[in-house]
Amino acid sequence: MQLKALMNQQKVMHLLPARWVLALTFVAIVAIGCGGTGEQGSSGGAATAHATDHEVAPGELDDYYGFFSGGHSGEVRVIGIPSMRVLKRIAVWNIDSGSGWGITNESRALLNDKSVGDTHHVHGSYVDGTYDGKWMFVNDKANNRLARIRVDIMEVDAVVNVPHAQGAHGVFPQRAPTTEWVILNSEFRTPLRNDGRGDMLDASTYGGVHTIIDAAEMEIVAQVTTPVNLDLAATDYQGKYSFATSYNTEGGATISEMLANDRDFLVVFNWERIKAALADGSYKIVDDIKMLDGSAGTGLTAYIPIPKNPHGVNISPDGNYAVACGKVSPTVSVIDLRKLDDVFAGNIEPRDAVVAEPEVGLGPLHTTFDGRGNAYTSLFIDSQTVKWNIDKAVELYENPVEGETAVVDRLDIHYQAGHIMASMAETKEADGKYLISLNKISKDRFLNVGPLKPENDQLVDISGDEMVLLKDEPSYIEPHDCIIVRRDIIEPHVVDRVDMEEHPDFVTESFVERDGNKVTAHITASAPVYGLQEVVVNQGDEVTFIVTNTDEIPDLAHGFAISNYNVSFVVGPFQTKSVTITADKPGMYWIYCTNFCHALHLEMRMRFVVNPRST
Ligand code: K7E
Ligand code: CUA
Ligand code: CA
Repeated sequence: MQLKALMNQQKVMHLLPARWVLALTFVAIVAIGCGGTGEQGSSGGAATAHATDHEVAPGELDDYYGFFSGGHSGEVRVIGIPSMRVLKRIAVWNIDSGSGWGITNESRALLNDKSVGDTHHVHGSYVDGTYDGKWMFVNDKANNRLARIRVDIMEVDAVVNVPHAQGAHGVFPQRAPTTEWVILNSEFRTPLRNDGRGDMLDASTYGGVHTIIDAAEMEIVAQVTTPVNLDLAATDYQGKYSFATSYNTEGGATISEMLANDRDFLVVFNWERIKAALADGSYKIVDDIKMLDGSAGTGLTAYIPIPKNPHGVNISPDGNYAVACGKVSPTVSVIDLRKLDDVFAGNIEPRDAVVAEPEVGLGPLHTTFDGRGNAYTSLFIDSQTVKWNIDKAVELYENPVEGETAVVDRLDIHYQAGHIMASMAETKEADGKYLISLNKISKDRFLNVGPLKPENDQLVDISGDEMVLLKDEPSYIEPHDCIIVRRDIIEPHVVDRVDMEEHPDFVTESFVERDGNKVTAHITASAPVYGLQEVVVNQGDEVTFIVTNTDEIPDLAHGFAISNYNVSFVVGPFQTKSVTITADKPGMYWIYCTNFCHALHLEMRMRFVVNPRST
């Protein structure tokens, strides 16, 4: 397997300039785990002095909420910044008996009975270019879904399944005037109607899909198809355009095919034209979805050539520039968004919108901003954060000066950075205080815990001219991305209790009802007792337990586990959750509270009696 990977890599090498051969070989060595990680000097000394300024003492609260995607763990993590304390793990695509996610009827209905997912990008809803503290949106690259998290209770409340898409990857909400749309890119080209018809191995028939989702309804508005793949996503600050990087302009199905061209694309989607096309009916309906053709020449899109297999695209907080990272080019491409109207009007060529292309280092993946005109790009291969000035880059692109560069500072990170994110950087209120480098490899930075080591999320102070490393924080596989949101934006929205009547079947009085072989037990939970002492059913009955936590105390949760029946969930204050099981094992089974709620918590239990089927 490893040999084969290396051989493929070798094949690719023939197609690349010598510098990239070196770089990619390095990636290959790291990827197959037979080499070092490009260890470089550390900034440890300077960091320690600084770190104390950023300590959050016991009892003190953080200044920012970090929302981190959890990768293939399927969850979203809420982390206080700068302390880096993990405050909450929000189950999204995973099963979590800490909350009962994936176990209760309510969550299983949202999850469509799927139990895995792959979160890469979490982004908040916006009003006028900054977060409104209402929702978070997160993708599932594995099962091609988008989830919405309610910020007030920090739980998922809606999921939309996205057809015609695989590798649902880049996601970004509309930033202005408010988040009406969320866009989701499919990274993998597929047959657009993927139902087995045609020659499925003929990659020339495949396409990518830019899915537009209504944020409030969590329904698909339309899908714009492209001949190329669509990877990372962004929206502008005006509600006019959305963006996708495309690394497979070649339409290839193998790595070497996907690396053939020197330039791929930043694809721009024109919302005004998309809305017009939807209004005048220039779409096909495929499986109940409105599908628009976004090929070049349709007017809905612009394809801006940029080098090479680009990855991240991020918009500067002033709304003027899109910055796309070259990945296998040492450059980032700066696109002036004020030129896009001219591109769509046909007044200038798409490539003319590129106003800078500074060389920043090897393996640029993602870029973030400090709101003071500087950009920070993660370099996967160089294991660095590089800080560069946007205006300077534009100036030097126009008038190159020998020996001058837009780069202002470099910081070694440990090691192999993927995403990078500064505080409030995806809003017009970017404040340039903290930056987190989400590094894929921690290697020697923590106690060794075996072959599968944690990743390393490093906190960096970017308030001064030079970047200062403050903290290493191990993280479980594998947050890709995060956003860092000011506390005052989130905190006022977070509630202590939920409205009991939000669940249609909330319970205030406990009782059991039977309808044929269907039994429903309505149960209150109030420390330290359930509202029923026993539920007696017959073998084969379908039994639904509906549990409402009726305790008046904030932060007092009750659990509900049924011995030997694979059920365990937690009901938060004033919440109602339910589960349906088949009583297939005769016997007496204790139902007990799993969450320490009272001095008599251990006594908080009831009996579930299943009479054997009469013969
Ligand atoms: Cu670069 Cu999925 Cu955002 Cu990972 S992606 S790093
Ligand atoms: Cu209720 Cu423990
Ligand atoms: Ca390519």
